Amino acid sequence: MKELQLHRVRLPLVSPFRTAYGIQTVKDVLLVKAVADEAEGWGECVAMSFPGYSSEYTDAAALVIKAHLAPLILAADDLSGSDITERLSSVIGHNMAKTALEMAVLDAELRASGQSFGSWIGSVTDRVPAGVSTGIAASITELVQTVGGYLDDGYRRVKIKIQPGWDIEPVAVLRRELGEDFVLQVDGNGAYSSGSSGELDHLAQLDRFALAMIEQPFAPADLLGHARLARQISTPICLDESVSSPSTAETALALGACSVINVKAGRVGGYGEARRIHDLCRERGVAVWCGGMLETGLGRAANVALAALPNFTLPGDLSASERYFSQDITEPWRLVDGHLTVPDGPGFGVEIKADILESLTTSVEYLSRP
Ligand code: NPQ
Ligand code: MG
Repeated sequence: MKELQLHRVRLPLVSPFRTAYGIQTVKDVLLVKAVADEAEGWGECVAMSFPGYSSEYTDAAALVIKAHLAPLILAADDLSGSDITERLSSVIGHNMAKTALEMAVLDAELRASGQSFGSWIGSVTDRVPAGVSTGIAASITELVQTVGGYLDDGYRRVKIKIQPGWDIEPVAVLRRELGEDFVLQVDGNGAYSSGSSGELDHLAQLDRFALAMIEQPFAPADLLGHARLARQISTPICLDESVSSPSTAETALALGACSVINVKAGRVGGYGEARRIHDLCRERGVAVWCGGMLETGLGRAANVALAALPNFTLPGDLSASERYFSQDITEPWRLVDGHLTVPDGPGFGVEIKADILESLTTSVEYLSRP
């Protein structure tokens, strides 16, 4: 690879996104551009600016790429996106940083050969159902209004963030006001403690509301806590933060810690790794869905193609651009009959709009072969 560029981009959110990790008002994105002789490609790092979701954060991702990951890629002549995971394996962790590099190298490679990312990863459908994730609201009235609006927009599934003090009541009111006819699930982002039987009993009250699943109520390492809850309730447990690799996915399933997995490429170190988790879940009859990290139109394009693999049988956190941004760096993603269309152009199949990118960019760094 001739050159790698690190672009820092600041996208204001249309409304603050509140989770157990705090309130987000802007998405601070690190984009990687790979420049090869034949083509250029783009990748997106999904880290947040604060290490709350996982230990990664945007500034650290830029540092680890500059100091440790980029040199491994710039040194290589015979580089394929398919072996980036292997090439970067001497560096432990930093999965979101690695994924951004895998994306950039793959996009350049696929553009050079004219192949779409969907055909590379194995997409089998041309559209995927859109789901939406709602932050913790200022009031239950506001939540009902927001969720009602999403259902009117055509979203096929709604997820609400929960935390102690904001769980049973908002779910009960949503079901009472908006009915049982829509797919609803909740995400705890690790805000609960499995050590207290009180909290297990409390979460068990969610069984009354026909939820599609409860996502990640406990801390990432607490697989046994999730397994204990799974034995106590009938609502399926889904893991997000806990699953950092194909082998943690296998461990979680073997322990009975979950019956559904949220797959996010950034969390597991790449789209190749995400596909491996998809494959092993498929063999075991375990459904997966595609998670979201407030991606720009670029990361969204990759996720939509990933979600078109055959075992992504549940709607993902795949929303229209306008759910998060008034201005996206690609052509905005829009819902068509509650779905998003799998791109079929070369690479990720979306073009970065140079003028918009430039107006939102805060810095660019150029890394080349020493
Ligand atoms: C989840 N995402 O499933 C995450 C968590 C999350 C769409 O619910 C900035 C960047 C803020 C990434 C807040 C969704 C974020 C973020 C929450 C990811 O758990
Ligand atoms: Mg989650």
